[in-house]
Amino acid sequence: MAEYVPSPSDWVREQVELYESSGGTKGTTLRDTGLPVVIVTNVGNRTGVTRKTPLMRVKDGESYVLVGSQGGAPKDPVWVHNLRANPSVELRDETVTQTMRVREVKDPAERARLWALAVAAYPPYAEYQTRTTRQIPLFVAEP
Ligand code: F42
Repeated sequence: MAEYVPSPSDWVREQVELYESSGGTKGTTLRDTGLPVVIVTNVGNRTGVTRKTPLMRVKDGESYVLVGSQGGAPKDPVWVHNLRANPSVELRDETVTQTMRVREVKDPAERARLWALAVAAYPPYAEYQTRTTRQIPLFVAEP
């Protein structure tokens, strides 16, 4: 695998380090919320380096929904561009790591269903959507 380049954001980088160095037994939740987080490992579409992004765990059967919320920031997070360009990822959910393929959710009915799942798993997503005019992108990661 290509060189791993950690996130420039301290709290994100530290979460990835603790999660991975503990084999998925520590650092697996979002700060004070206690809600579960997964780690998505993928390739940077311009640099080709390995990127690791913690995201909230939103499950739909065997699949996972990845939510490009970035706190309702005006722009999509950079990892969204990476996944659009290269849909092959490794997804770590605590101690289990799987190779998965992601696809962006375009169908409005499917999106509505998955958005409801996302908000149920992590209620602040609803408020994040009200902070931005962009539609928050959703991806499904499938085995
Ligand atoms: N972010 C979310 O969007 N949704 C979540 O559910 C979420 C949950 C979460 C839980 C725990 C936690 O610790 C963090 C969480 N985050 C969540 C934050 C998330 O992990 C990301 O930090 C955040 O979404 C921002 O992602 P980003 O990809 O925009 O990160 C920036 C800061 C970043 O790391 N940029 C790097 C950099 O060096 O600037 C990487 C840049 C990159 O990938 N470059 C590409 C390349 O080729 O390497 C080129 C991409 C291009 O086309 O420009």
